[in-house]
Amino acid sequence: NLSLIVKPAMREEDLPFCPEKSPLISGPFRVTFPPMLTMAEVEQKNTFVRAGGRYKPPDCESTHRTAIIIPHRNREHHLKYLLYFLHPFLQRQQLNYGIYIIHQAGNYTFNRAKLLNVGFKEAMKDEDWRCMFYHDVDLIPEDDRNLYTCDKYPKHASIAMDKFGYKLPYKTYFGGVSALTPEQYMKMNGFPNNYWGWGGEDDDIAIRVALSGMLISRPSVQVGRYKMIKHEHDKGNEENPKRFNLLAKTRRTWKQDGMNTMEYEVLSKEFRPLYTNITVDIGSEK
Ligand code: BGN
Repeated sequence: NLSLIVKPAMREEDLPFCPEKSPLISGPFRVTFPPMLTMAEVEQKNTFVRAGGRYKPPDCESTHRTAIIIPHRNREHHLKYLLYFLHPFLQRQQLNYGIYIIHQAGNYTFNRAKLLNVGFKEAMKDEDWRCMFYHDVDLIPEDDRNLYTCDKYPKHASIAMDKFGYKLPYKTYFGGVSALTPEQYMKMNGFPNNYWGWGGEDDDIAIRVALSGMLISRPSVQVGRYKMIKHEHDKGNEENPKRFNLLAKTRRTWKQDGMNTMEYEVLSKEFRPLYTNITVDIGSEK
């Protein structure tokens, strides 16, 4: 009788919880970009990642469930490098995580904040995520003490970027990488849907945080460090001339525009080896 000699598989619920502080965290690491890297190589280095870019620590049960939401269009080159660093980084933090790429279909002007809204809604259909990281594709964290977990208040993580001399460009800057729990996100009615093109949407989000009665949480400048992958200005993401007017009226509009009003159509959802790819038609400016 085989069942007598075959050891029963370790069940997930038998795993101990991961320690409060991961023993795998080591602090700052050097970020350089291997010139010939291919996505296939990044996949080969990450065989522990499950389809759709999902991961759980093998030997303990994580106390954190974090989804990474990355707005995207025509930046495959950056995506490859981000995944190359981000998967090992998140694994060293012993997180239960998933990576979502929200790909804007078509050639109409890019809309980062609306793509983030779509990412929130679609990711929550998969799993009861406790924290969402809203992440630009060209920013690589440089210190794994920068925990991809949520705080009491919405968190701005990318406070020390190389392109701004490793300090905040201005006090209320909220761009690059930020993190909110679903409750914090709902409280501020998500993000604006009407910022087409570059600029201002992150400032609008910061205003929403304040208007909904919350503060901004930040890591220390030693830890919140990021390297930006250099790139030319994107076609289809020209500076948004309306951003000043939009920002002037956020106080009057935030409850009427946001997660309660977004309209979009998912064209495809693919479970790629290192990420879930959601291609979405978000329409165009009305
Ligand atoms: C700001 C942009 C941000 C951008 C940062 C850093 C605006 C609104 C002007 C009132 N804000 O100036 O969107 O993230 O620069 O580049 O343009």
